[in-house]
Order: sequence, then structure tokens, then C-alpha cells
Amino acid sequence: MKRYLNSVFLLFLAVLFGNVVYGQEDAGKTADWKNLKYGPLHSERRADDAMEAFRDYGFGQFIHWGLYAIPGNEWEGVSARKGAAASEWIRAWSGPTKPVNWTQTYDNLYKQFNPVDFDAKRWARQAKAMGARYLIFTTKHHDGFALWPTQYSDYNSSNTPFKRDIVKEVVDAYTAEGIDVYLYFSVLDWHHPDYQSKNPATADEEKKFANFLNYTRNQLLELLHSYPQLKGFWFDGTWDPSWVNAYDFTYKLEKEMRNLHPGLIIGSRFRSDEYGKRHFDSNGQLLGDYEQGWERKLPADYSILKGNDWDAVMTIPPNGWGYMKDWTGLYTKTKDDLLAMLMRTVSMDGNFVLNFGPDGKGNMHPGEDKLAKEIGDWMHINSEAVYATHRVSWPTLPYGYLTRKGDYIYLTVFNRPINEQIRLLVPKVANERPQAAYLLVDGRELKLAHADIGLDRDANTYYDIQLPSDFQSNEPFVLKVKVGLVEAKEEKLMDAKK
Ligand code: JFZ
Repeated sequence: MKRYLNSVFLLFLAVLFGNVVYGQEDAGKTADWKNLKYGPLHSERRADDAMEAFRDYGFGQFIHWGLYAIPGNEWEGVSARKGAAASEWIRAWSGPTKPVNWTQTYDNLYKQFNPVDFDAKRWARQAKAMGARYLIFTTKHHDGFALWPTQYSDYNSSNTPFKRDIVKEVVDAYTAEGIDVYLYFSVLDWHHPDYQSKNPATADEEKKFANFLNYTRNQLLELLHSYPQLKGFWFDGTWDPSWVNAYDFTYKLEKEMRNLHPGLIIGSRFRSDEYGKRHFDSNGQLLGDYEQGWERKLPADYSILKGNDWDAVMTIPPNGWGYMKDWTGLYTKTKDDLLAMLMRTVSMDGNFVLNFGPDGKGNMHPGEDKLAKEIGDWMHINSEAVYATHRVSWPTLPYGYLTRKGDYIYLTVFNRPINEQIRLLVPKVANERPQAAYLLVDGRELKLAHADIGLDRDANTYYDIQLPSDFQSNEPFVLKVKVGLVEAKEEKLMDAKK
């Protein structure tokens, strides 16, 4: 009897406690907060080593390689560049410049795929010299062609004259160089007979699409199993209603992949919640480990990011990820464009990922080789301002971008002021002040002085760094500023009595 009463009492406590906890949990949420079944798999910000490594990369390389490398954005001399989406979309080009019977021709390109110059080690050495800390490599783009010998489709590299497992060679070569590998995978598949973009409506469509989902799962588990070194997936082609509506399947699949591969990193472009929301669920929570929507654009300001992890992927030409034979007449980003984007991204706690589209033989475009060398030479001197650095909550400056590691704040200068003085704006509340300034390139100490310009009610105080006139640079350079805590003291001028 006593035991029974005890249980009743415990039950009572549990209900009471449960209510309190539940009530508390609800309290911070708005009235329209939805109790989702298919929201994020982990609601806490990840703090494991794999995720911390992701946060520290700063700079990565993307490679788009596949059958589209053979035409290289043109077919029989005709480029659909005017109005074309992108070279890797050539199979889906439409309009007056669309090649005749293109779909059939394209789907036979695999018989010609023989990239005799392909050398994954050479690519990996180049990436390393450029300063990339991770790679995102296309395993299967929208055309459905797999660059590894998948058991689940014949449309793969082993059935080309080249025969080799390209994914394996790339994963091994980059891993050997100390570069982490992420695999790009397009769910959207123009080749698979069971793929459909619309939500299945008939029993037959249901059956076919279920078969397609199974094929996708098989390929993903196969990739995880075959290339255990991989750190994450970069998903794409997940916008069609058929996939969006498969939220129960994709939720379970994400769980399964994470269980099989602890530490796996998946961006926000994989699955949707039960209301069809992508990237962010119906409550605005990020779906995945980092925001994956920054594509050929950068956030205008930090607040837009809401503190989420993110990457930005960027092309060199305006809009082409796969190989483009002919860069003439296109604006291709310069070293300075790309360095400014890199530093802007890192200064907002993101990773900047630069895309390369090798040709049908396995060579990078000469323009890519040139930029890789230029960026690498710059990184060789200045990468301290990039790797494992994070955002500085000081006001932004017109000269360039701020990043921080430990007690050092880095200012990468793109705009050198005419008076040769770099004026830092330091929030008074921070209680942290610059103590010394150095030029990163040669380590020399620079003159640093507090500039007391005495503006009333100014939230910031000012520090000037004198740039030496004998230091001239034709590229962005880095100032390294040691900061330390100072005792809080009133920095306000005495006001006149009113
Ligand atoms: C996709 C692909 O279609 C494209 O070929 C390339 O692989 C790129 C990296 O990803 O294109 C997209 C996908 C998403 C957006 C824009 C282009 N988006 O969210 O703005």
C-alpha cells in the first residue's frame, strides 16, 4: 500500500514537474510557435570537434566536374551563354541556341569521358598551395552521372573509357594533403527514370518515386561506406515538390546518416519540415548544421545571419560552375575581388568556398590556375588573418575587414587612406583596447596612438595606426593588433554645467 502511495506521489510530482518544464519551455515562444515533428534533429548549436573544425576553415575549394566538362558551355561552336543558366545545366538548355536532340547526345557523352590528364594529387597540391582547408566535390550533379562506381546505377565513371573511381582518388588525394572533403550530391536527377519533380499523384507515381527515394538512400549510404574520411555532404537539387514532401523519409535518412557517421556535417539544403519549409523550419530554426543559402552572394550585414554557421560558394565567372571553355566577354572575378569576398565572409564568421570547373581532360581552366597561384601567394603571407579567426564586434571600417584570434585583431586593408592613418573604432564598453600594432608581412611594429577626438556621447574611442611611408603594397595587407583589457575608466570629457 505504502509503495502504491509512493508511486502515486511520484506520478503526481512527474506531472507537476513536467508541466512546469513544459510551461517554461513554451514561455519564450510566440503564440504561433509550431510543435514540429520534422524540425531540426538537434536544437542546440553543435560544439563537437568536427563542427569546430568547420568553423575554423575560413577558405575552401568547390569543384564541379562531370560530363558537362566535355562541351564546356558550348556545342558545335554555339554557346548558349546569352540567356544560358550555367554550363553544368547545358542538358537543360532551352531556347533558340539549344542543340538538336541534345538530351540524347548528352546522355551518351559518358562514352567519351576519358580525362587523360586527371591527377587528383595535382589538384590537391594546388588546393593546398592556394590555402583551401576543405573541398566540396561533385559526386553526382543534376545530370545523374556518378563519378564513383555506384552499384545502384550504370550511369557512372566505371562505364566510361576512363573507368576509374574519381571520387576515391579525389578523397584520398585531398585527405593526404590535410584538406577535409565534403561531397556535393544532387538529389534532382535528370537521368533516373523514376525521378519526378511533382508530388506523386497516382499509385504508379508513388511506387516509382518510392523507388527513387530508395536509390537516393542507397547511393548516400554507399558514399558514406566507401569514403569514410568524408566530413560532410553538400546537398543540392532538393527544391522540387516531390522531395520537399518526402519529409518523413528525409528526416529518417538524415538521422540514419548521422548515426552511421558521427560528426557528419550537413547544411540546410537537405530536407524540409512538414509544412514544406526549406533551410529554416516553420519556427525559423535552421534545418541542418549551417546555412547553405549563400550562393554567389554575400550577406549585406551580419545581423541577417542570426548567429548561424554558414558558407558562401562563389564562381569566378558570373554564373557558371562547370567548365567554360571561353571566358572572353565575361567578367571574371579578379584576385582582389575574391580576396575581398573571402575577408568579408570570414569577418562575418562564414567560410568562403571558391569554385573550379576542370575541363574534359582533367585540367583546370588557365584562368583558374592563375587565380589559384595569386590567392595562394597572398595566403602564404596573410592566412593568419583567415584560419580559425572569428568575427569582431567592433564597428566596421572603411579600410577593410576585421577578424580575430585570441588576443589579436587583424585588419585586412583593401583601401589605404590618404593620410596614412588607420583609425580603429573601439567600443568603450568593451574595456578592451589596442596595445600594439604590427605589419603582418614583416612583423614590424607600427606607431599606435589613442586619438582623443572627444565627441560627446560617443560609444567608441579611437586608435590611430601610422602606416610607414616606406611600406607600399600593390595588394591587400594585414595589420595585426594586440588587444588587452584595461581598467574601466571614465573616458568622458567633463561636461560644462548647464
Ligand atoms: C545549384 C545548381 O543548380 C548549380 O548547377 C550549382 O551546382 C550550384 C552550386 O547549385 O544552383 C543553385 C542552387 C540554389 C540556389 C541557387 C542556385 N539558391 O538557393 O539560390
